Amino acid sequence: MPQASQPLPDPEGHHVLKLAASGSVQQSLANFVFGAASAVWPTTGIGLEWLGGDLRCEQWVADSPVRFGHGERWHWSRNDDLLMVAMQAEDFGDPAETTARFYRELIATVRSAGYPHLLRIWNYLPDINGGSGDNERYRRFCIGRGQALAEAGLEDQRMCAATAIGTLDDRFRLFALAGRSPGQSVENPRQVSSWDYPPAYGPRSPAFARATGMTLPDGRVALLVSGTASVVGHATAHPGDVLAQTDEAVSNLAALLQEAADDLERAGLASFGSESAARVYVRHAEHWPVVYERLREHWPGLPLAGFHGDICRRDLLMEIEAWHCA
Ligand code: 3EB
Repeated sequence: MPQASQPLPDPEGHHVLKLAASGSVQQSLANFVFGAASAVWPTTGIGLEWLGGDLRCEQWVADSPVRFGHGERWHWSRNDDLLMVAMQAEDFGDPAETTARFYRELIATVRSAGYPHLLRIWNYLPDINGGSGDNERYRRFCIGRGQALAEAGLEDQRMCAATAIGTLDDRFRLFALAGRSPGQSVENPRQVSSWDYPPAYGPRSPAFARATGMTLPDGRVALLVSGTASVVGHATAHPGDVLAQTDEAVSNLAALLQEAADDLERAGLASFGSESAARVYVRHAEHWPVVYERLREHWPGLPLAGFHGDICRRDLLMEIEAWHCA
């Protein structure tokens, strides 16, 4: 990821995630460009094939000047309140080791930069379902993440929203948003909290919040919604049926948004609005058209991007994450 500014491609399908209502300064903290090989920080791809939809680029736009730079592995951009960091590395080893190393670096980076509060993490790791039983790479990933969090004194219950998706190439990509002040976790009343999953899903439970709320400088509340799948309680619902899983994920999101509206005392968070946008991941690329059609029925106006990626449980066929604001 060389460092320079570069013009964004054709603005069709661009969605601006406003980190503050329009001020005089409008600068990108990050531009996630889908379906393009752009790699000039803070403009970046996520390493997954873009399957379609009406969302091609998320511009995370701030209203105070953004500075950017990089260390050995990590690229960063920051304004007064927020820090976005990104890295990619080859990952052929045991994910418990590589993940622990990358998370140690991540935590050290955000702490030393003065933005110690993690708000959102995206984990894109190769071959997430490779290996069997407790050696499955996702389970090894959870061990490494858990180890780094424990070393840093971070309790699972304080972790932020996250996504963990398998890539088809050999790069481990990690992105994180961190802040000077803490976010507020929201859990889903239809789902067991990730850190309370029983050991059947792996020796080390995952550690992520279902969503993280953060107050923006202009007083709005942003909700960073984790990858949300067809998980009810702790179990996978509707194995083998991608459309039933889609409907269940939508029901989970509806419950989560209502919970966020209640917890954060912001009625407008209860349903997606004009500022919201979602990334959708499907295990089988051929499922995208029907999933997209179904999501369009549920949410006629929500910008959607579809990606081909593995979901961390083998029986999950799709997952949805979102940006939301009210
Ligand atoms: C689930 O509900 C689906 O390990 O960071 C979703 C979002 C999932 C984040 C993670 C896992 C993670 O358990 C899987």
